[in-house]
Amino acid sequence: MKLNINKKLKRIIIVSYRLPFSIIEENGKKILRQNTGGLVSAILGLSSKIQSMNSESFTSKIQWFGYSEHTKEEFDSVEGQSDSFDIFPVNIPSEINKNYYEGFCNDTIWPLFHYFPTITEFENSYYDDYKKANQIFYDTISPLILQGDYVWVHDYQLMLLPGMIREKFIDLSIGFFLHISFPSFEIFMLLHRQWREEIIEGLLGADLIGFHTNDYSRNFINSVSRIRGYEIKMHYVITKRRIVKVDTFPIGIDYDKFSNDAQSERTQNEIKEIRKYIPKSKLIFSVDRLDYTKGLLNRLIGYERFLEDYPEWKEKVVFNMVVVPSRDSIPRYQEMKKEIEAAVGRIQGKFSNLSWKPIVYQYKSLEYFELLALYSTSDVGMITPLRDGMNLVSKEYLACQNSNEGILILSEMAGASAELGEAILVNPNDANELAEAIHQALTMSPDEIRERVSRMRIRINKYNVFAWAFDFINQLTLIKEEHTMLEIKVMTEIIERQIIEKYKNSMKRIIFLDYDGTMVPFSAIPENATPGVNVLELIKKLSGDTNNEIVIISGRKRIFLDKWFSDCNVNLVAEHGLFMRRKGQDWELKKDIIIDKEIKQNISEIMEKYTDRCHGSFIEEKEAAVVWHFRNADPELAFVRSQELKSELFDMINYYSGLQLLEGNKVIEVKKAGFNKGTSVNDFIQNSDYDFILALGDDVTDEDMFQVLPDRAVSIKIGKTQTYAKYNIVFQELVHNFLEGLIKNG
Ligand code: GDG
Repeated sequence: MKLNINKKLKRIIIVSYRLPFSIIEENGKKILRQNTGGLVSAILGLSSKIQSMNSESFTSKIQWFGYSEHTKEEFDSVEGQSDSFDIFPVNIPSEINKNYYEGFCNDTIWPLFHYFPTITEFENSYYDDYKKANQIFYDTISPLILQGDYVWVHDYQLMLLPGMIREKFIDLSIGFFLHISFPSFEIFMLLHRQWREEIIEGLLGADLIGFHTNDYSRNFINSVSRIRGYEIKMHYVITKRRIVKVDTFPIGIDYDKFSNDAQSERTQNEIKEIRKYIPKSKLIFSVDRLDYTKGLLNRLIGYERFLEDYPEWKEKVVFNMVVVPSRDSIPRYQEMKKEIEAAVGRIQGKFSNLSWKPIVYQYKSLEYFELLALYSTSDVGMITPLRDGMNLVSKEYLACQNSNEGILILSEMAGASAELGEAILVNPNDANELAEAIHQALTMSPDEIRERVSRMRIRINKYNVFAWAFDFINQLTLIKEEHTMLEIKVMTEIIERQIIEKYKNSMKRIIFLDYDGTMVPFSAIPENATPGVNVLELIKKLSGDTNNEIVIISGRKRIFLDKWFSDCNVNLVAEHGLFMRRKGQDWELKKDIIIDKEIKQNISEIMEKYTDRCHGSFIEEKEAAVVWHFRNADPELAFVRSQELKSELFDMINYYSGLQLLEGNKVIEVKKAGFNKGTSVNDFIQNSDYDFILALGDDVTDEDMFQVLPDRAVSIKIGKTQTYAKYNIVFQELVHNFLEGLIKNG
């Protein structure tokens, strides 16, 4: 799809299920009301930051697409328009929206990603409508996309959208942020095969994918590599055509707003009101939406255990548990609410007396200043979800501790725990640990609390919600530059056509073909990587053209190449240039290249130590080299072992001069120095008048050949790493198509 028009200023487009505004009726008049929530303040902050920077790159008004029943005209016609946002409602028919939002989002992804597989629904119709809804988002957005836009898609409701946009807008900058946790591979793979593959591909449509914590990023990368097999380089995923960055952006809060508003008169008045009822007791506070992820029942059981284990706190402590109504028309939520209320009743019954009740339970939503008052005046914030992407309440609680007097008990299952290590971290499933944590919190010295809290406050003040949004957008803008740095010159159709044209117009050609990783994929056992009928056919066709001179140039032993290519009318180079056999002639062998038997033995002995310590690795002895293969070993362990082996081999090479260490694709090889694939290539092309030279190779050892080729040669690296070659063919499977293309047009 063509991008609409060129614009100087770039726009930021936010796409999320919820819009930042709702249309409400007030005094018989429809007006726009701004919704609260972290994301709205983050994007508002981003917009004002852009304005204050007088940015020459971005427009300050942000386009926001989200689900609504209202039309664009309705949004535009009501009072209360915002200077910061242009609102674009996405209308989804209610029958689709039900399966999409309540079904796939709330009953499949939400429980599964929060590690509740047993209550996860796996309904095909839910997924079908999830796809349809993502498509409706796409259909609404795509006509309005302009060149240079930055599209930032949010959360689990829209995981297919980046892929849908990418299919049509190849160069657009697209970011995606997941607000909930991304589970481990074992959990993620419970999704039906088609769903999980499409979700991964959908997400990989983005240039930058953000998560709250490093653990979630790692889980995602692991799923990508296991499910799609893409190569991972640090935090980059190398897909067929693109590089996707995966990074960690722990969302923050509007720290100043919480901290300042907590000191406001309105909050102070609310505090006085609260303290009228609990004047002397220590106050523990929690607030969460009614949800099974929040660990509400576990928290109550932990508090009950505390009252049992530490009876000295009787009449001296009150736990104010606020549960915000949510989805309570659904049986599971009704059930949960009943269980919570039963537990509250049991605890009250067990411990209360006429003048004291250990729990104040409220099932309601709090006014903003009431919330701030409770944050500020409570001695302990007890936030113990069983799983939570980040958990903003914990950060808001800390922001309101202006005198650093209230301590936080925080679940280690909340994303926030990665940043808030000075909190009292607990396993929310362990009632004893919760009980102890409450006791520790209530008895902690004011100095220690101050020390711990002030450290955390500094951190969350610094990386606040504005820093978070700015950081994400900033990184998204830098991605294109990073791509250039990591640049690989992917062979495009246009380049391919140019090469074919050159090939067609030439009369005397030479083609160097590496074998493993170029003509055939790698195999766990090298001997199994045999050419197969297709490869042999292809080589025969190429060498059948009288204008072509074909050289199979490999690290393989002579015996292997002889076995497979002796009737192919090709030249052969074995063991990286140690042996050469021109068409119809015998092998040429340089006498001085053979490694002394004793030295070979020493090299093998060193390698054996590493073979024993790295299961799956093995040694191959060639005529003139010894090779340690680690393709079949655990990649992480093999990496460590290969580094150790290299350093030991370097010492030995220094001792016996004339040896060379060669690092190939999952191999470390010791051979005699002084020749390589480059020297063989020179033997072929020196003093010759080829008018078309082509070389294909995937390995580090092929770089020697790329380096010696004259400028007019076409050199192609198979794979995605940087290279001396002119172009990259990213996947080995594509090599055959490319060569077929030459044959067809030659
Ligand atoms: C997703 C992820 C991640 C709550 N009760 C009341 C009230 N709140 C406000 C809090 C806080 C927010 O709601 C809840 O914070 P969460 O962190 O749970 O945010 P969600 O958007 O629900 O959840 C979560 C988050 O996205 C951000 O990426 O942290 O893990 O699930 O801001 O203050 N506000 C008022 N009255 C209440 O009764 N006024």
